[in-house]
Amino acid sequence: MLYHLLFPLAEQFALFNVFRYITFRAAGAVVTALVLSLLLGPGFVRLLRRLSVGQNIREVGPKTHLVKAGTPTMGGILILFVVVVPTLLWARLDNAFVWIALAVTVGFGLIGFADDYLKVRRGRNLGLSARHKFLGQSLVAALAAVALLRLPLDFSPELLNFPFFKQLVLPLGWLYVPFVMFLLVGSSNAVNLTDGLDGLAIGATLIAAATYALFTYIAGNSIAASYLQVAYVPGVGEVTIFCGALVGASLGFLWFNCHPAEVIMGDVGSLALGGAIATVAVLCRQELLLAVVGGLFVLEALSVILQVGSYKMRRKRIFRMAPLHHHFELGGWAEPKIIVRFWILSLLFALVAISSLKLR
Ligand code: 57M
Repeated sequence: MLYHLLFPLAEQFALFNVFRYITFRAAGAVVTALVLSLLLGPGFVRLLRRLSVGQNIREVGPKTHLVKAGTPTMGGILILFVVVVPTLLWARLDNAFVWIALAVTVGFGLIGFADDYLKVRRGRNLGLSARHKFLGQSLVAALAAVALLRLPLDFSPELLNFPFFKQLVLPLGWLYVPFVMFLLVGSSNAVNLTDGLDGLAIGATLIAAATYALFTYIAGNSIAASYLQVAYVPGVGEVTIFCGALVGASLGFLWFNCHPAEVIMGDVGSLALGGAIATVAVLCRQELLLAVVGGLFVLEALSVILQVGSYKMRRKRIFRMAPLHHHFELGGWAEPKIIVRFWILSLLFALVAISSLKLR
């Protein structure tokens, strides 16, 4: 919005020329999201507490989690607010990619909200049924894929690029829609599974969003894209501002969610963030890189798949408990140690992903 209000005045006030630059507006989005979180956070946590929106804790889990009972949950509402408002403030509103990113984030957030709301109201860990959640997520993801295919673009989104193999392109045709659904729904659920320790999911989201900020910026810049031989996606540079808002919102939420957490994001946060990151990956046409950028989320989800598979087939567990962070908790690692070590892993995954820019 600021772009549309202030950039036209650049002829009178040369200073307003800065609004042309994506880097300036992305930095503005980071700072706005962070400052808004810090300003609104304390009041919001008090409000959640007053409304008794407290976390329910599973009895079968690590006993160390029982002290968390009653910690305000649904902090993801604040995350959504401080992603949406700074994006609307700093991004160009005539950019369809930005609207797709916002729509998926809010759409997944609403599904998470319904889940959390039911859990809190019923006072138990029983939210939306897995089937309803999955149907809702699939619908939002399918709409996003169809919207992308119908946009008047200079390129064909269904041509899949490969990281590290820059000459390789795979035309997906109509399979593009289920592919995007798989990415968005998978990522949303993987972040959801990761969100089981204070600050774990939000820290890893921060790293993934910052990494994709770099990729959206490069993909949207014809010179940088051609120099680094990545797919040029005209207009996707604006999504860097959305990524900036995600980074600021993650930092701001981490302020309150770091151990011992004053607030927990709930599904309204985790489903939305997972959907947001995957949408950005799709928009900048670095879909397969998502498995690397979100490597930690993939490991957490894989641990559940392996554990459930192994238990069903052999009646034996592979991990002490899945998702993976519980394995280490039950192994005696202190919660902050697991969190920080998992962040380090996330950072490593991000660096590998960034190295794909130069390696081929
Ligand atoms: C999300 N939710 C957290 C909070 C958060 C198939 C199975 C593996 C599914 C999995 C599952 O249900 N995952 C869904 C996990 C929960 O956090 C809430 O959920 C939101 C995210 N969706 O925002 O609202 C608990 O996590 C802790 N927490 C923190 N700090 C935070 O900042 O401490 C969350 C955020 C919170 C709090 O304790 O209550 C969760 O873990 O439930 N199920 C599981 O993860 C369960 N695993 C399991 O049963 N494993 C089995 C099989 C089925 C694979 C096995 O290994 O044999 C474990 N969940 C818990 N305890 N809590 C079991 C033990």
